[in-house]
Amino acid sequence: VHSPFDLIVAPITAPGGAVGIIRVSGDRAWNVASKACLKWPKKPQSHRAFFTDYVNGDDGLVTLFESGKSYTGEESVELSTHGSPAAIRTLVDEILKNGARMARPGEFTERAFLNGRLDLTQAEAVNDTVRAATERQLSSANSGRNGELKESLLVAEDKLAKVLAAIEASVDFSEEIGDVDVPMALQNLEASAQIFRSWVDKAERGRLIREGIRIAIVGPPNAGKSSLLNRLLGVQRSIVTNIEGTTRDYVEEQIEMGGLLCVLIDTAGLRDTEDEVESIGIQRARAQAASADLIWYVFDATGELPKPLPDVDPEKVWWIANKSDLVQSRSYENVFYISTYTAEGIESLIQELGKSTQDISGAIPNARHRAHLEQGLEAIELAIAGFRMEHPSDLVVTHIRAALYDIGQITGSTATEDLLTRIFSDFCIGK
Ligand SMILES: Nc1nc2c(ncn2[C@@H]2O[C@H](COP(=O)(O)OP(=O)(O)OP(=O)(O)O)[C@@H](O)[C@H]2O)c(=O)[nH]1
Ligand SMILES: [Mg+2]
Repeated sequence: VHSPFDLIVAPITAPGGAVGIIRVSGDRAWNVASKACLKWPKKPQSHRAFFTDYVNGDDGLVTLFESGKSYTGEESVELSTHGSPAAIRTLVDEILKNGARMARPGEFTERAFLNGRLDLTQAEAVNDTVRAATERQLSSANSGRNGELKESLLVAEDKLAKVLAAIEASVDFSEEIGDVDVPMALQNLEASAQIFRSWVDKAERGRLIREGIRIAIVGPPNAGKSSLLNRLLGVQRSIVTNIEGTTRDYVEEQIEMGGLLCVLIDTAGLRDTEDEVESIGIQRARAQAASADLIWYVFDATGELPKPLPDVDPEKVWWIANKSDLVQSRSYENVFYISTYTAEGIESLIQELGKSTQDISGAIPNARHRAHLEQGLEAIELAIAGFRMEHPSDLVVTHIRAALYDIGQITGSTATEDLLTRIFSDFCIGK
């Protein structure tokens, strides 16, 4: 078993770039790194970079970090080199030879957590930041890294702890909960429940930003569904013809629209058909519509407004009249008029998509947080009910402790080694 503080090394940049950076972290990091360098300052200083020649013949900038003031919280060094696999490998080998071991995926961030540089929500947000594919994902990851979720849960924790302390002080004298300052306790419990509630709500509504949004493009044949997909992608991905029933199997592509990660699914036109292949395609189209977050129901603007889809939440459906270039009037209400030929209305469609999540900003809890937030909220609500119904104090205490445990699971203060392994092994090497 390695002590959490032995010396570790790993490249922290993705392979294939012009420059690569190697991080060394742990006891004696400066000393070990210096052995890979032909030039080393007489008086090395933290947060200063200097240029050196490495023993592998390459050269680059070295940056030093003293313990307590580095990413991991430990003494560490970042060595930059050319980005070739050979340059990086020979430099890493040199460090390994001098007593370091290879870092596991996520181990730098795990150490930052173990050394108290960040809590678990911030550590997870580091991974979110590295993987962010859209502006909105990046901005919510940044808020998470800045401790928005953590700070807020610490406030709830404080309120719960206050109530717990008051109850524990009172049971010494009596079994009755009535001894406690009940209005104070209820106020604190309600306030922490409110904090939990708002994060559960944020997790729910922020899911589209965090995980992306699945949009099924459905509608009658020849409406221009495939043309819309192609227009949005900017490439001729789906086959377009004036023959009804061109698209059979669905076509799925990922793009960023309105700051959101979107999965667009072009599907077979809905109609009654004898054709076996086409009817399988239509079944698939319906299944895609059922599981999508949003349905774009495309129809021909020169024709009638189609009937709503059965078994589909109408809230999820946006009606889109395509081929607006062929009609003069815009007579249907609550319908987007677009033309894949002239691009009319395409921009406002995308803008509308951004608007649907516009009011959501800041950190967004992930699925793991959400499970504990829901569980914790339930516990607090039971504690409140217990107070109101004058349940025995030890029962109320159990509920409050349960909520505190959930906070600890989210922030990591009660995290087991198992949980940490699970979380950090999902990180990339070097993070
Ligand atoms: N005038 C006009 N024609 C369009 C427009 N968009 C698509 N079309 C034409 O409409 C026909 C059908 O387009 P598709 O994109 O294949 O329609 P679809 O909805 O995917 O059809 P299926 O795959 O058969 O369900 C083609 O001839 C397109 O060129 C538009 O904005 N204006
Ligand atoms: Mg099609």
